[in-house]
Amino acid sequence: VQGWTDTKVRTFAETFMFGVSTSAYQVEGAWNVDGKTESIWDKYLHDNPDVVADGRNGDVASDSYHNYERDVEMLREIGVDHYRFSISWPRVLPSGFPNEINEQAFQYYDNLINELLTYKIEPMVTLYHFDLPQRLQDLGGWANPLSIEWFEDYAKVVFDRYADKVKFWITINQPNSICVDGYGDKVMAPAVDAKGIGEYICIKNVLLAHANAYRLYERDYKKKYNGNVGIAISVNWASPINNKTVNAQAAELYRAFTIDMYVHPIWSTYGDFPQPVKDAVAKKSLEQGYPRSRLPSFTAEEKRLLKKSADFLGVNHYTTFLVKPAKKQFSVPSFDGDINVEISQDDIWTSGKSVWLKSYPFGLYKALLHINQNYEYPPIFITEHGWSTNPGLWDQTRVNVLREYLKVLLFSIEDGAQVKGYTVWSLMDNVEWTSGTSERFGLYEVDFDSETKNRTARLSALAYRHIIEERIIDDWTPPSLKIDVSD
Ligand code: PNW
Repeated sequence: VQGWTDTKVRTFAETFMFGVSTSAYQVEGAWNVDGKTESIWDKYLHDNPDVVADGRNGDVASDSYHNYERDVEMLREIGVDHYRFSISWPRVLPSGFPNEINEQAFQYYDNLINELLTYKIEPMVTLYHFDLPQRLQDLGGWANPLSIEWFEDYAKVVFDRYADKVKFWITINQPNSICVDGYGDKVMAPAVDAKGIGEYICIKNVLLAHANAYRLYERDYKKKYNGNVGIAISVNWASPINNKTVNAQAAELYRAFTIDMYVHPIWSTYGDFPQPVKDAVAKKSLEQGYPRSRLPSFTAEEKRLLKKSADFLGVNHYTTFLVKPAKKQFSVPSFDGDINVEISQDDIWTSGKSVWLKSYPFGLYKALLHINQNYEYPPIFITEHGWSTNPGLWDQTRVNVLREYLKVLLFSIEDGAQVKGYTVWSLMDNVEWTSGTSERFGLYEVDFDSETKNRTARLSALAYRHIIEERIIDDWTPPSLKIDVSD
């Protein structure tokens, strides 16, 4: 990182937690096995096979449903402190409701969690990572305010079962993907595409669902089990394309819509959605002939419920965008029109396989600084950071990118960021939503053509193992690509 050229050796504390992550739809497969019903992603990709880049959906994926022992073996090979995975709601509650609890499905999570605990790997459980039961979508999904209760009821079943074993909980992963991409657009399931309307209704309900689940844990489990409950938010960085004031203002508004929209209601002293977002949507809505803002408001009671409803902020950080005001006018209401900016990335930044993914490590520092300055140094867990490539074991670029970002993370911590842990996305190759398996995020390569979805360590798995062991970032290269749990 520019300017940081001293030779001081910085180390990660022994208590700092290093881990890796996955999500249910992306790795489990077994989409209709043992009583599991359809999720919105099953339905979306079954009904629209053409939207998947390489045609590979999550029906089988990495088949982790049948491979949990191998998965934990890989975690032991890397030597992680924690494993972040998600529970599939339609697998454990096939009707969407707790009237019927799928014991066979829970057996899988019992096995996985017990295996993790046997090897002293801390389970970090995400309750919701994009895979709503389709039956609940048929009732409106996250656009129905009753979804707040549905989620609480589901959370209670899972807390009851695992509160004694799981100390790190994430209620919901990336509300922006769920809502902006799934309700205000059609790039993610359930592809409601109700632009300028659906995303805001969804965001309100998803945030309240999170808060309700947090309060449930706080009230009925916290004293006895002393676990931590957070939410994972997409916190990419956004810089003005250059120093002109208009660009700086555009970048600020873009951050308000993409980051603060979710962080502010929970971590600010005032609560509620950020004022610039409320103002922008209200103004546009009136101009467009709506009698009220398309952004629904929170009642005083809802604001109170949301404030401080997290023990830590889960940060999913991948990349940085460059922002300037939009040239084009948006004729129909939309989230993009409300922000009214144009985003790009710098061509000189190293590119990942995903079109949106470029490496700009300093962006992580800026993102964490933004959180600290605005929200008074909350406890943070990096719940996702990763890099996509083509298939292949020799992933030197992923190694370089992880190292660069981890160096910047050390600077951020030195400057006061309260970061307790870091999690690589992902343990293994998996179904990258509509990109299928055309973008590989894994420290382990998965051979999707093999019957048993064989997993093989990449260079990055060994490099990460070395980082976890030594707690420093250096230029170590392994003598070979072999890895063994016994040494
Ligand atoms: C996340 N961006 O999505 C999700 O949580 C994972 O399920 C997913 O597999 C992973 O990151 C890789 O995509 C993101 O545009 C989607 O910056 C888009 C962005 C970041 C994360």
